[in-house]
Amino acid sequence: MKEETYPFVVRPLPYEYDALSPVIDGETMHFHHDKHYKTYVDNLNNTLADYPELQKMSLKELLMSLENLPASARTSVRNNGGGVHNHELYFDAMKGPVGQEPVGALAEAVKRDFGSYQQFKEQMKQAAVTQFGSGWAWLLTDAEGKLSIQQTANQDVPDLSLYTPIFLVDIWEHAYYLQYQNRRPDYVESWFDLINWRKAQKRYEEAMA
Ligand code: MN3
Repeated sequence: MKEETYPFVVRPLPYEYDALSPVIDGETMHFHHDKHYKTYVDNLNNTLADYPELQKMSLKELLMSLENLPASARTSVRNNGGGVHNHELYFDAMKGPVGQEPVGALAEAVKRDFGSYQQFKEQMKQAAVTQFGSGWAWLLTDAEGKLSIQQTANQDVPDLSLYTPIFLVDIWEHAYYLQYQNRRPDYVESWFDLINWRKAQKRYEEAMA
């Protein structure tokens, strides 16, 4: 992800709004990208407008420095900065449902660290389905290339000093409610078909470089 700084801009989707259909329809993507994600960008910019010293920091730097931020900015940066960071990766890490499979070194690592693709999928699904309330489930790598799965609440991020996110699934209801209503497990099961494994592999290589 490029190291952008204030003012943060709404990044266009790297595909058409209905490109993820039928797994995620165009209406859901319009609301999710144009309303929810944009609101996080706007709120983050509004907060940072009052803090010139924070305007030079990248999003990752801000999220890794929450403890050191002015108390009056901390909660907004945590929630809105996290919202920007998480949605940009979520949107970027998907593509149309064409039944992709893990490739390259990442495919090897999935096998090594989870036993099989199927076991990876079960664990990732478990993390997504059991996260209470709103949040995210993540596939992460450490600097040595060891993979792990985590869940975070709200717009929180994993410890970015230790882990590089490979991809993540949004389990806020706004990500799926129009189509799936309360059936989060069905949404998560279908989301696996959207994983852009080529981009994931690229992120994995970069994290170890
Ligand atoms: Mn969302």
